[in-house]
Amino acid sequence: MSDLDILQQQLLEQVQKTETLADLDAIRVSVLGKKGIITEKMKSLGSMPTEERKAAGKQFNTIKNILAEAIESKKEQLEEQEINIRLAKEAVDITLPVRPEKQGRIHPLYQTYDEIIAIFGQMGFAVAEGPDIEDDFHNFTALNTPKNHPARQMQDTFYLKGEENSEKFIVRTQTSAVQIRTMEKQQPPVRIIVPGRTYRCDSDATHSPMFHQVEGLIVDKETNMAHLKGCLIEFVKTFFELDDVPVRFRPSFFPFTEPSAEMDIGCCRTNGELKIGAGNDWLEILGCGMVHPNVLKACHIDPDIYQGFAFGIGLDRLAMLKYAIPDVRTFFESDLRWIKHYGFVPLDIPSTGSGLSMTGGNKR
Ligand code: 2U9
Repeated sequence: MSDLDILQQQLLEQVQKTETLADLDAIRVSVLGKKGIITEKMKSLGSMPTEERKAAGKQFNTIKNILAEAIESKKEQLEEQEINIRLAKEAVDITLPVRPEKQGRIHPLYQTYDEIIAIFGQMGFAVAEGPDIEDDFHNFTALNTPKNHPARQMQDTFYLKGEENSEKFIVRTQTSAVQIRTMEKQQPPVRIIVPGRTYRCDSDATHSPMFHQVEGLIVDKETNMAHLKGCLIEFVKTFFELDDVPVRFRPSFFPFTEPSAEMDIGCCRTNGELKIGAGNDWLEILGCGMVHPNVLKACHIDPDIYQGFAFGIGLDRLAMLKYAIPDVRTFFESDLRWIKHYGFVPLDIPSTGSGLSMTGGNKR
C-alpha cells in the first residue's frame, strides 16, 4: 500500500466516523479547503519533474474525487438523520388552543368608495383612473379654468418643485383631468366615473390636504339636464338607503360646467344629531352641471353634436355623513382603535374568540 493509499484510507475512515454536520464540514475544510491536505498536495505538483507530475496529478485527482464524494454522501446521511431526530422530537400538540386570528378592517373611506362604484356600475358607468401628478393643461386649461383663476394660486394648489420644458407640475386638485384624458383618447359616447385622491392646501376638522373624490361624466348626443337629475337622485336614494328623498338643485358656478348646480338633500338636525332623508333642513351633497362647450372643444369633441353632464362628489365628506365620523383628520391617523370602531369586517368569518370578529364597529 502506498503512502497515498494509506492517507486516503485514513481520511475516509474519519469521514465515516463523523457524527455531526459541523464536524463533517471541519473535515472537508481540512482536506479539500484552500489549505487542505489534498489541496496542498495539488500545489506541490508544480515543483515535480514532468514525468512524475503526470502520474501524481492523476492520483491526487482520484483521491480528491473519492473524498469529495464520500463527504457529500455522508452529508446527505447526516442531514436525513437530523431531520428524523427533529421529527421524532417535535410532535404537534393538537390539544393546544388555536391562536386568535387577527382580522383587518376595511377603511370606511374605501367602503364608501366601493359602494359608490357599485351604484354607478349598475347604471352602466365604467371606472377610469389617471395619475395623481398632473400638468396645467389637464387640470386647469382644458377644464375652462382661466389663467387668473384663484384655484391656480399657490395657496390653493400644491405645485411640485422644478419644471420640465418650462412647464410646472401639480398634484391634481380634482379628478377631472382623468375625464379630459379619457375624452382625448375616446370619442363619445363616454360614461365614466373617476374615483381618486385629490389635493388642495387646506386642513381643518372637515378638510384634509389630501382628500378623495368621485367624479362622473356622460357625453352623448341627447344627454340632458333631466338625465343628470334622474341619475343623481337615484344615486342618493341608493347610497343613503332611502325609498324617497327630498332634493333640490341650487344654481352654482364651476368653470367646467354650464349651467352648474349644487344638489342638496332633505335632512333634519335635532340636538346635534343629523337625520338624512326628511325634515326642514337641507344638506349639500355634490356639485354638478352640463359640460361646458369649451371643455368638449379642448378634447376635440364637437359641442354642436355632443353634450353631456358631469358631477363631483367629495368622498370623505360623504363617508363622514353616512358613518357619523366627526373629524376627517382621523381618517389618516392609522389609529387601530379607530379602525376597529369605524372599519368594516371584510368577510363574515365565524368567531375565533379573539374579540375581533363581528363585535363592535360597523357590520354590514
Ligand atoms: C369634465 C367636465 C366637468 C366635475 C364637477 C363638481 C361639479 C363639484 C366638488 C364636489 C366636492 C369638488 O370634492 S369637492 O370639493 N365638485 O362640485 N365637479 S361638476 O365636472 C367636470 C369634470 C370633468 C371633463
